[in-house]
Amino acid sequence: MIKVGIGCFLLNQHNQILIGKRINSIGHGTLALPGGHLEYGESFEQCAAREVEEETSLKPSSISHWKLGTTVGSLTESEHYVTIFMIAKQATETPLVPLNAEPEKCEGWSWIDWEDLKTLPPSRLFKPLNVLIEERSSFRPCI
Ligand code: 8DG
Ligand code: MG
Ligand code: MG
Repeated sequence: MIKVGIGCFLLNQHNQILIGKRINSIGHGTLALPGGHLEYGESFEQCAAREVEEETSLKPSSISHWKLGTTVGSLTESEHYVTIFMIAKQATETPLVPLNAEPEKCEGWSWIDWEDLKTLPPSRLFKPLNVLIEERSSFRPCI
């Protein structure tokens, strides 16, 4: 069965993106965006806001409206995912402080420049991000 995943590009005031090291699941040890499965009846925007709040405790009110970025298809170990990448930015001047709200799933969050992330070896990145970098070389997460 093909599954739908949402990957969330959350930008801070320096246009850096939020990234975390995955633990205890598919893609263990790789860097991934906050995100998760699209749930039945949910819009892409609702899913992005929900996943970011669940994983970082950041409230939707501190983040701009989510916008559609791009999509990729990827084979992740034994799974075929269609990933919808969504983009949003911090809504105010106040710096966002993400919490590691699911420490059993993520080692911790940090901010990174997209250009720096793109130079990391593919083995360090979660598969949908690799596919994005390889197949959509002109893509840049920006609002
Ligand atoms: P859920 O199963 O509760 O919905 O989500 P989760 O607990 O947050 O799990 P997850 O592994 O973070 O996300 C579920 C799947 O979503 C993941 O195995 C593959 C898919 N997915 C993508 N792209 C991305 C992405 O950029 N980031 C994350 N975290 N997951 C993604 O297809
Ligand atoms: Mg997740
Ligand atoms: Mg989640």
